Amino acid sequence: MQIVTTHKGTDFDGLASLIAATMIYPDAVPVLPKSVNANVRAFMAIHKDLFEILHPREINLDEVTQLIVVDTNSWKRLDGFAPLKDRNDLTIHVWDHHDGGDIEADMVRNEGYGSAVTHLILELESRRMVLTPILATLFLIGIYEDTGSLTYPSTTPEDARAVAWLLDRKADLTVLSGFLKQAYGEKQKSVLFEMMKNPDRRKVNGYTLSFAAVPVEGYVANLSVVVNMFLDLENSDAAFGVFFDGEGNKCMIIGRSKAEHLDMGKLMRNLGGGGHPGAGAAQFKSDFHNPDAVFTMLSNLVENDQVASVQLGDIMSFPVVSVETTTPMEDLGQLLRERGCTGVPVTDNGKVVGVISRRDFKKLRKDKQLKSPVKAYMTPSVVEIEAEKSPLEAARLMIKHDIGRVPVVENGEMIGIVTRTDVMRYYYDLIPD
Ligand SMILES: [Mn+2]
Repeated sequence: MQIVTTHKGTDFDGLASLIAATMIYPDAVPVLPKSVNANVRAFMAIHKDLFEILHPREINLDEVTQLIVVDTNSWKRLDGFAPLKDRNDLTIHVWDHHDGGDIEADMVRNEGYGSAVTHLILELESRRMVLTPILATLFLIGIYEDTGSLTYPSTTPEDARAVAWLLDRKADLTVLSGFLKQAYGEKQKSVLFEMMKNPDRRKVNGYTLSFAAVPVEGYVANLSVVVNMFLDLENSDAAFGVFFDGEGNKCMIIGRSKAEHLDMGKLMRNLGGGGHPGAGAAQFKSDFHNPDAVFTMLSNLVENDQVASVQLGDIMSFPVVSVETTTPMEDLGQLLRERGCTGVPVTDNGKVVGVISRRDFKKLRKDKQLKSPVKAYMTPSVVEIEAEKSPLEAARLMIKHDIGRVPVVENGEMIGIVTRTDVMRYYYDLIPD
């Protein structure tokens, strides 16, 4: 007898993987743990008849010859199969996306995609399997739930590819949104309540940081939403939620930051995680006994300026090509062509007094005006920015004044120029691999 099963407190990724596995192993009987999460229960209430799913106590363990485990790789997370652990005549296959685990399998498929079901979907695709829209919908819910609809840093290109394949097979997004419940439900509420019981507040490097450590059972979706609410309630500059599982072998840190110079994604990359300036996460595979040590480690990262803010001085272009107010337009034209730039600042005795760009040539009516100084056609500008300001502030200026380049000054003197390209490059480099 072949059995497919998944973890207790089954989520959509677990259920979707379970069903997808029965397509890859047509003789396997799907066994759903007794405890499933509320969203899955709601889905099953309607779709139960579609699947012939058994419960653990309906299985005679002695008859099991092959066990296929999906969306977990840990014996403890299975329901009712622990006695099989010591059977050495059993063939075990694991399809999962978690690290660690203690199931010694004969075959493991784990590429670390954002969801376990992604692995199974790509297999179905390579076998050119036919899929009904209902199954496509279930599988899509599985991916969306585990990747936050492809927004979590754990998302991989393969997850998106699997999504595309499922949409092609008419996965129903309306049905999907009905079952993918709101980000903030009962489970999230109880985690937030735990976080608010005893938050640890610290003043570090001028920032107010809030910390809370909470044990979570199984997978809780949208913890970053919870941490964000924690941050709002605490009214601090940044907040960290440290979530550890009851077995103490995994620990997830989620951080949110409101402070411009406190880049959460950068901080989390120091810990092997990722994110963006406002939100980041990192996961640890370690014994978790002392929340205080984790809080201190995070405080040290902030303290040691591991998140040193990037200043415009670091990303600006220099030396700056500029022209004097007296430079003739034709010389400017040649300079722009040579340098391949669209515009330059205009200086008067080293002070920026305006900007002139290719577009300003339209103001010229006659050829002889090419001899006129740029001063006559430039846009007088007082927009400039200090070198110690952040790329975000430069971006704000660009948006406010609708300009593509801002002179960077130090002690009133122009030392560089920051362009849209510089700012974009900076932001996109922050996106983790
Ligand atoms: Mn999963």
